[in-house]
Amino acid sequence: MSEVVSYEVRGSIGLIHINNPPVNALSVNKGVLQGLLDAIKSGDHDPRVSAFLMIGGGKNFSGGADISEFGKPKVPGMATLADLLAYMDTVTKPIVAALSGPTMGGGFELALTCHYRLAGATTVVALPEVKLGILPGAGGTQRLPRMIGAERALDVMTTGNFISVIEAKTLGIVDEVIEGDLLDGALKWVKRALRAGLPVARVSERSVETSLDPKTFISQAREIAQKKWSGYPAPLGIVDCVEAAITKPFKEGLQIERKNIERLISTNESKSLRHLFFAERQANKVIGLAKDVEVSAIETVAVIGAGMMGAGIAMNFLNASIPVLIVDTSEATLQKGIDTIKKNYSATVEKGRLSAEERDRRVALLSGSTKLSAVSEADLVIEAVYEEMEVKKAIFLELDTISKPKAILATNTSTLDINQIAGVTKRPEQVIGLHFFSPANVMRLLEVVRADKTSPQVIATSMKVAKKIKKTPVCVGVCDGFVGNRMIHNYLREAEYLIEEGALPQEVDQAIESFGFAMGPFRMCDLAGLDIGWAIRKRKKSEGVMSDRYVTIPDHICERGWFGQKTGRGYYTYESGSRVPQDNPEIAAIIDAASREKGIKRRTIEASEIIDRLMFALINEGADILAEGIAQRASDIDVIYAFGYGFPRYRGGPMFYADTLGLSAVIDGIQRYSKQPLGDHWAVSPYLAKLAHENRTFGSI
Ligand code: 3H9
Repeated sequence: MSEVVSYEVRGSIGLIHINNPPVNALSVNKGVLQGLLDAIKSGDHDPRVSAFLMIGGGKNFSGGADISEFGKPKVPGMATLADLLAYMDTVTKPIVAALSGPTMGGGFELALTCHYRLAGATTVVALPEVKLGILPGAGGTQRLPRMIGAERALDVMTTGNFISVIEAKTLGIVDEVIEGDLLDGALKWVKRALRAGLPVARVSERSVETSLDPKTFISQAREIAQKKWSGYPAPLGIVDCVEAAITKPFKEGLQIERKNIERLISTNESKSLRHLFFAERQANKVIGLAKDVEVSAIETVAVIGAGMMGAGIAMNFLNASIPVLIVDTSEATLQKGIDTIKKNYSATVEKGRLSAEERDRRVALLSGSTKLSAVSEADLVIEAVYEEMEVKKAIFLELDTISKPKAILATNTSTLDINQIAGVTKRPEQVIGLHFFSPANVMRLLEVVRADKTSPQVIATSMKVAKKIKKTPVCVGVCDGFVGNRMIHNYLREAEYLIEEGALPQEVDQAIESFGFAMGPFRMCDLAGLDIGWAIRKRKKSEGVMSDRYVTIPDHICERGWFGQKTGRGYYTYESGSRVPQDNPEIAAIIDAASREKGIKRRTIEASEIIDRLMFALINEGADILAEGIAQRASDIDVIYAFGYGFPRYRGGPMFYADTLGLSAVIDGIQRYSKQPLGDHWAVSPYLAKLAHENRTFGSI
C-alpha cells in the first residue's frame, strides 16, 4: 500500500489502518485517500476477504480532509475523498469502521460511508466544517440526514458541535461501543457478525425522515440561518443541501453539495476561518523554545485578589480540577469572591449545563485566606489586584520570601511593566504575565507575557497550563498594554476622534457591528466602565502625560457620574438590570458642545470611513508591534483579536484582513485620512510601508 495506509488480510477480514499523524488527516497529496482506495479495491477482488475493518492509528480515527490542501494544486493521479467514497458505495462486502477517537469532518463522512461503525470510549464525532466556513463536502450533508433525520442533522452540521459516543449510539450512528482494546474488540465483532450473516448496509439507500412538513421545516431553517449567522454563508448552504437530501435522489444531492462546497471554499469567510484554525495552533508554539524544555507540574494555584477578575481566574483552575487558594486582605472581599464563584457555578447548574455534584466537587477544591503567607505551597501564584505598580511591587517582594523556590509568580496586569515587577524579586526568571480577559472564566484568550528574564521553563509551563484550563494562549512581549490593549488604545482613540468630528456613538457602534464585531467601541466602553479610563487620564494629566489631541467627551460624561452599564448611563442608557443599550438623549448635545469648544465643524461621517479608520488604527499599530517583536507573528495578533476582542472571525483578524485588502490599499487609505482636516495624527507604520514596498503580506513574515 503506502506509508500512510497499511493493509493486511487477517483471516477473512481486510484490515485497513490509517497512519497519517498527528490526526490522520485524509490527505490527497500524501496518498492517504489513494491508499484507502487501493486497499479496498484489493480486498474487493480478493476471495479470501469477506469484510473490511478500517481503523485509525494513534488517538484519532481521522480529523477529516487535510485543511492545508484546500485551494492548493492536487498531485495528479491521486484519488480524492469523492473518488474513494463513490467506490465504497459500490462495494458488495461489508465495510466496518472502528472509530478510534475523534472522527471529524471528512473522517466522519468516510465512517458514514462504511456500512457499520464501532466506537471506543474516547470517540466523538462531528461535522465541524461550518467552523471553517464550508460544509461537509463528501456526502455528509446527504448521508447524515438519512441516518439521524433532517432536524438533528441540520443542527449537527450548522453548529459543528461534537456528538459524544453515548449520543452517537442512541442516534444509531454507532452500532456498538467496544469496551477495552478497540481493534481486538472490533475484529471479534466483525467475525461474530460475519457468522450471523452481515449484510451490506448503505446509508445512501435510506430515505430522510422529518417530523415537520419538509417545506415548512426548510423555510424555517433558512430564516433562522439568515438571522443567526449573518456574515457566514455556510449555514445557508447547509440548509440548501439538507433540502436536496429531503427532496432529491442521493446522487443529485451530492451534486448540489459539491457546487456549494466549491463556492464556499473560495470565499474570504472560509479563507479567514481556515487561517484562524492554523493561527490558533501556531500561537501555541513559542519561537526559540526548545521542544524538550522541562515543564513543571502545577498541582496547586493561589490567586491574590478576590475581585471579579480573581474569582474568574480561580474558576478556570477549579474547572480543570486544580485546587485553588484565593487570598484577599479584606475578609469581606474574600467572602464576596468566594460567593461569586459559588453563585456562578449554581447559575450553570440551574441552566442544566453542570450537575450539582460537579459544582460541589469544584467548590470543594476552593479555599480562602486573608494571609499572603498562605500561598507558600502553591506551584503557581497569580496576582490579580488593582493596577497600581507600587501595590504589585509590594506583593511580589513578599511573594519572593514566602513562595516555594520553584513557584511561578504571575501577574495579571493588563498594562504595567512586568520587568519592573520582576525586578523587585530575587528570581525574575520565575516571573511572568498571565493576562486574562474579562470575564476571566469565559474568555478564551490568555496573553502569556514573557518578561526579559522569564525562563524557558516558566514560559513552557505557562503555555501548558493555559491549554489545561482550556485557554487559547498567545505568548507576547512586554510593552504598555502588551498586544491586545496597546492596539485597542489606538482603536478607541480613533473612535473618540470620530465622535468629535461628527459621528454619534451609536453610528460608530452600528458601523463596526455591521462589519461583524460583537460590540462597537462605545458599547464596549460602557460595559467595561468609563470610570477606569477616567482615573487613568486623571493620573496621566497629573503626571503631565497628555496626548496632543485630547478628546474631552469621555470626561464630560464621567463628570455627570455616568460610568456606563454599572450606573445605568454612559454613552447609552440602560434600564435597571438590563444590558440592552438605548440611545442616550443627552449625548448628542454633550458631544456637540465638546466639538464646538474646540472649534471643530462637525460633518457627516459615512460608515465606510468609520470602519476604515478603526481598522487602520488596529493594523498600523499591529505593524509596529510586529516590528518591535512584541508579537511573534501576525497571525498571533489575529488570534488575540478573534478570541479576546470580538473581531469577526470570518474576517480572520486585523492583520489577515489587511492582507485581504492589500497592504498598499491600507497605506493609500491611511494617507488619504491623514490629508483630511484633523488627520495629522496618521503616520504609516514604517514596517507596514516596508512590507508593502516589498510587495509582501503580513502572512508572509
Ligand atoms: C473536511 O473534512 C472537508 C470535507 O467535508 C470535504 C472535503 C472534500 N487538516 O487540534 P490539534 C493539525 S474539513 C490538516 O492541536 P488535538 C493541526 O493543525 C476538515 N491539519 O490536535 C495541528 O498541527 P500542528 C474538518 C490538521 O488532538 C495538529 O494537527 N475537520 C487537521 O487537540 C494537531 O491538531 C475539522 O475541522 C486537518 N483536518 O485535536 C477538524 N486537523 O501540530 C479539525 C488537525 O502542526 N481538527 N490538524 O500545529 C480538530 O478539530 C482537532 O485537530 C482534532 C484533534 C479534534 C482532530
